[in-house]
Amino acid sequence: MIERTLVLVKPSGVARGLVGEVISRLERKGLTIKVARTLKVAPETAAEHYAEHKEKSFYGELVEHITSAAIFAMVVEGPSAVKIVRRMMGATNPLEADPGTVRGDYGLDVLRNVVHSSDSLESAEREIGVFFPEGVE
Ligand code: IDP
Ligand code: MG
Repeated sequence: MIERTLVLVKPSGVARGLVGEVISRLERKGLTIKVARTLKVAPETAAEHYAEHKEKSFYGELVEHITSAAIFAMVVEGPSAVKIVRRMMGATNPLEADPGTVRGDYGLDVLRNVVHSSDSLESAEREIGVFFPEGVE
């Protein structure tokens, strides 16, 4: 099934110049970037995006990081895009992420793990709405 998923290059990734690398990997895989933009995340947007983590011990630093500087947000489309992109991004903790994944190749720290990607079709739909409320063609 053709799916859409949300990918964010987090401030840690943007600051290190990894936007092109992430786009390049997605393109080479055969996925399509439907829409993309750089933005500074407002605290309200971060709270909406990370609502499921509100009670977690790391919630404060998570919101602090995602709002600290520019991010690069994109909607990525392709067959089974949600699962495929999650695998390409790698395990949440770079300590466990396999080499060949974005987090495995470029991350060191779980909070600054370079990228976000939606974990299910439902999350993808919700998160795309948070970052692209105007809709995606
Ligand atoms: P995911 O990004 O792989 O879906 P989630 O469990 O949804 O992982 O967590 C969201 C984000 O919160 C992670 O990408 C990571 O940056 C951060 N995070 C997760 N667990 C921890 C932790 O134990 N300490 C600090 N940050 C964490
Ligand atoms: Mg998640």
